[in-house]
Amino acid sequence: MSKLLPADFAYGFATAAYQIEGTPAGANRTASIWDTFTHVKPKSGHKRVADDSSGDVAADSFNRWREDIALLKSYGANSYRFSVSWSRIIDFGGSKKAAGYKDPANWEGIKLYREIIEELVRVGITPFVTLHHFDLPQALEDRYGGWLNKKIVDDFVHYAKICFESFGDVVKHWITTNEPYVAIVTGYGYGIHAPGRSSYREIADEGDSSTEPWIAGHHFILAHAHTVKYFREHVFPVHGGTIGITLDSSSYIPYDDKPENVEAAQRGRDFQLGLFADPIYKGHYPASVKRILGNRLPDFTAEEIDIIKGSSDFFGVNAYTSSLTRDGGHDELRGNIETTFIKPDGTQLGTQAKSSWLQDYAPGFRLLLNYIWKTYKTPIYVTENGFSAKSDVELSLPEVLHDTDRVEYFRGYTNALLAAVVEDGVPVKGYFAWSLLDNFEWSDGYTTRFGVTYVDYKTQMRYPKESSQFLKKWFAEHIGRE
Ligand code: GCO
Repeated sequence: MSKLLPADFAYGFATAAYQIEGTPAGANRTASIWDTFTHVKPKSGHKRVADDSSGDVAADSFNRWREDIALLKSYGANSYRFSVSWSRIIDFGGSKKAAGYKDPANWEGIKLYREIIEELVRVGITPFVTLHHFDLPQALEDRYGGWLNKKIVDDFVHYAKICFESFGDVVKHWITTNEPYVAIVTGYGYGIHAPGRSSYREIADEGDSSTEPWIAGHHFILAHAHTVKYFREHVFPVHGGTIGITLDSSSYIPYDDKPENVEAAQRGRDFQLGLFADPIYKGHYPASVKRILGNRLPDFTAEEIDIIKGSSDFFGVNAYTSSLTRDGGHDELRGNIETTFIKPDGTQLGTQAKSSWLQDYAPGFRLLLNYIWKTYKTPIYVTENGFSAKSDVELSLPEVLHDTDRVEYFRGYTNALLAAVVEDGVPVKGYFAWSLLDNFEWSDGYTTRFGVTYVDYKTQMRYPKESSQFLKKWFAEHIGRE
């Protein structure tokens, strides 16, 4: 076996619309739940975003996308994963909705993405388009409760159809939705992401954390599966292409070899990954999830299972961190497990990122890739992998560009990726670093940076960090040639 990644390996960077585009709701798109979440405070006065910011301006990619594509090119990327904004592509401005009426397309929004996609193709970068990355249109939240209502399935397919019609001739790689686990657990469980529903009253005014995440998750799966069905029946025969989903998981490693902790690590995987991956790749929910949630986990009909099972051409995974896992605790949202970064000998697992949930532990990444391949037997794209360095916020220009911790992170993770592919035989087809640019990091606002490019938010000037050059060189050396 060659010691290199395959010649057609996709290497690039990932971003998401709300995190980079800027432009407030109302300007040229309607509102998403993230506009509402960042601008409306709950009655408790709870601060929802660390620096009270929003994505109104973000990295101004709405205006600077040509510059951003030039950056991609300068980093040697052959692929780019980005999301399109549902509330930019569909016009939710119509106030009255007659029965059967579908919200119309917004041609301005479509034109923008069409230009971006054509420019990418022109410079030789393959677009990977995510249809939904957390920014559900507020209109659908207002009309019927968004993801809590099965009506979302039809609206999602309607939106996807418009995207396929508008871009299907040029876009050959589609991702229906991004990280549904994060969306449901943070959005309806802890209430720390939009729509901010939760049973914790100090955080949210409404919500039921014991039922809503699982109902929302159920509808995410159905929306995904019906979209894929439509794609396979109507789009693929004309334009070809592949379609799948992006899930996320920590690499759950048993704290020690006690059987209950080995089992707890599996439960962690079952909740974060299996909740979506098992229905999609195997046709049923994981047994441990069913056991813990009981009848709060909605059932699929036999007909639905037919549509869901096998509804992803690839396995998209966002992988950042590892978790030493023990049995215990009552956090049902994570499957009643406890996680730590402190090893039994008292030392840290790896270098701590600025994000509290993230430590650099590359062996965990290799384990996770192996687990996914062994369990789901589907080729993998690493759709996100990255690190928020403390130096990003502790230093300023020009020192901030020496992002040593991020370079070390990528060094470890790219080598783990290579080992998984060439030594373990895991078919990984692509890798996207998160992220091309510093951007709006959800409830952390701008206090945490993940970019390989530093964004000076006062001027919106972009400055490549050392990590961008590390990745450029590494992939130039490790992707094989025909
Ligand atoms: C996602 C992620 C990204 C984050 C990144 C760093 O949903 O794909 O949440 O949007 O910015 O994972 O936390």
